[in-house]
Amino acid sequence: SPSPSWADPDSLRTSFTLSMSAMYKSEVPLYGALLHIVSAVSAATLASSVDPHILALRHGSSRLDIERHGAIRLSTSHELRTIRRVFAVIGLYPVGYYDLAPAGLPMHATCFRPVDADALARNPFRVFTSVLRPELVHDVEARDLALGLLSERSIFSDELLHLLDLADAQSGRLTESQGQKFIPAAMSTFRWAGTASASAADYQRLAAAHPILADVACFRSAHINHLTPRTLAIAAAQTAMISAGLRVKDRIEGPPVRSCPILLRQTSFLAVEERIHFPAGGEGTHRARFGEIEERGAAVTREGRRLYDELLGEAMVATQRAAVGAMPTALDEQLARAFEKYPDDWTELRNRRLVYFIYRPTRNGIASPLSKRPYVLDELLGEEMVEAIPITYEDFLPLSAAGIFQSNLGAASTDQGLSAAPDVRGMEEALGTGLNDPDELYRDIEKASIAQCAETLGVVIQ
Ligand code: OOG
Ligand code: NI
Repeated sequence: SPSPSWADPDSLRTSFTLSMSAMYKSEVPLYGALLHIVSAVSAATLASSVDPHILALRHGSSRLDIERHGAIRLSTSHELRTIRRVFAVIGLYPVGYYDLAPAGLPMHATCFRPVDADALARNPFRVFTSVLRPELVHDVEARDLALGLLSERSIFSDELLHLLDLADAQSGRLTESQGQKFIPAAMSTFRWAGTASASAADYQRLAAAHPILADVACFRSAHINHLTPRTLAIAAAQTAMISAGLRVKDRIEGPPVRSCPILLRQTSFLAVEERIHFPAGGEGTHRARFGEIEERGAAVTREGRRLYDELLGEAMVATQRAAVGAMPTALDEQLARAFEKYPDDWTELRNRRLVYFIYRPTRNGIASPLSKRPYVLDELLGEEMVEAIPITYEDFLPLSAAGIFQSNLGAASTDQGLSAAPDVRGMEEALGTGLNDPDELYRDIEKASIAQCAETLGVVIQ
């Protein structure tokens, strides 16, 4: 028989993203409203901007229209390992480790995302995936109750498990026709189930111990809890959200406003209080799902991240010292002050190696005959033979994630951090694979772009 045609993981990922977006729109209508706001603001920003980095997005960036991240919260190692197999089919791999214990959550997380430059350019869909660490739940009775409920839960349909086995037997690939079945089969794992799988009494017991326990142990699916479009102008989008009557979180998380955006700025509207049904009858409400937008800036180097963390820490201490920590604007003022020490000029950011860049030969470079001697990169940049473009940050920020988590749970039980060491090994054992290091990925992309310049220009770059 003729050899089957394999489904392309990048195309599967795009079908998956579109399917999930349609599903979430029907589940949380405010998400549809949010998409309208974001695309209107992006269009206005692109039309009026003179910033070359913003304008560059107008061309060749079909990824902006589709760019989303989602978040799910899992319960067990088995769920995490199976999710790893699901995401591998659509070209997503675990990158980075996020410790959520300091934020009072008995959870840790990773980001599933594409890892190579081409796949990222096609569709950078990513999923913040957290998983319960039962050993951090100190209420033993609640922990046992949750684990008991979880021992009976299966969030993957038989059809999905069957397709995963086929993928394993076919070197991780699916045929076109298997791929078409895979998308709807996978959606069932992430769909909202309005009927709890626990009794009202068990639900209330877990919610009282920690709201996150009720969310991860009382439902039959790992409902997607938000789907975040990327905006080019978060302040304008936030204003538009407020005008549209959305209950927006009190401040934008992440670095302050800058001419050279770095990392990630995010804000969300508060979780909707949803009606749920219990199996033996009776109703309650549950808060899990919300809407969020984000503005992505440049990926920073280890040194750039160290400076970011240091200045963020400085601003937080100063805010507490001023004893006005309750005022969201106080932190913003301190952040703006602290970040005066963070260079805000692309050339300086590059010279001080704070940001990762990709390098491209310019038209001038391609047209100019260059001598065969070795060049240093700075020389080629100075002569405008190559140009440097900041690499987009593709990951998350643990502190922002914690802030977003907290604003969407009942706050009371999350005020205090849990004192527990991070457990990277435990996460890797559960996954059944190692975590990718985000720094190495950015560095590899930077290096490959330099090698490509050398090849295109026919020179040696030292
Ligand atoms: C995840 C929150 C983290 C982000 O954008 O930082 C996140 C959650 O609430 O499950 O999505
Ligand atoms: Ni998010």
